[in-house]
Amino acid sequence: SKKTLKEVVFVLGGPGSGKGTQCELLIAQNPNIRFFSAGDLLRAERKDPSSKQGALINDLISKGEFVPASITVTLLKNAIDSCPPGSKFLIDGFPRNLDNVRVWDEMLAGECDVKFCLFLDCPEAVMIERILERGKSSGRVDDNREVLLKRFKNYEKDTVPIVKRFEADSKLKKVEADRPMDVVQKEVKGLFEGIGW
Ligand code: UP5
Ligand code: MG
Repeated sequence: SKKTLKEVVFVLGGPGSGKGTQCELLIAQNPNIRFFSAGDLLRAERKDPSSKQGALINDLISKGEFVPASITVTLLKNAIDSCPPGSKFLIDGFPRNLDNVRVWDEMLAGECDVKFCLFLDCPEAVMIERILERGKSSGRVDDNREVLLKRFKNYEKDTVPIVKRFEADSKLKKVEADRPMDVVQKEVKGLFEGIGW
């Protein structure tokens, strides 16, 4: 029998490109969208004393390295499965590498229809400035110059190829993110209206 697929939009962009900011602005206007940030799910899991993988997650995040795909995709699957059928899912900061794509395909592709990947395109100098500024108060273990360099390196090496895959599949929607937040949001909002969200 033909089951109703869950609609998914991924959001990618370098560290500090504004993924979290744009997602928050969008869901504030659209309560029907379920929002999950892969990074936030991992940071929450890391703090959960009952989690067996907290130490590993913490170690990798604090080095600017990616967490094994099975961990991230299991967290996403639990979050997605907890929502009613027909829900629309906005997923920030995933998939980061080819392994993420492979495990997503194994565990979730059958129940999800990926509408597109929103790509926030931002010059590296702007992203660095934003993150170092945020680092003064964010409390994030990875918001310092040393780890940030690692995050950018891994973004270029592993995530940019994933962005290119979405583009090759005609599933990429690119927005220039080096503009005021409200200007970026206006364009982002239009893309979601375009799929009826
Ligand atoms: N800001 C935002 N937009 C602005 C604008 N238009 N003009 C001026 N300022 C703007 O924004 C960053 C800062 O810039 C904020 O101060 C904001 O006010 C300002 P934000 O919206 O937070 O940017 P975002 O792209 O979300 O940056 P973030 O640092 O969260 O990006 P990352 O991709 O590095 O972080 P994430 O949480 O996704 O991942 C962290 C780590 O988790 C990874 O390094 C990895 O170790 C792990 N991870 C995985 O292993 N797997 C995953 O699938 C996901 C994460
Ligand atoms: Mg973020």
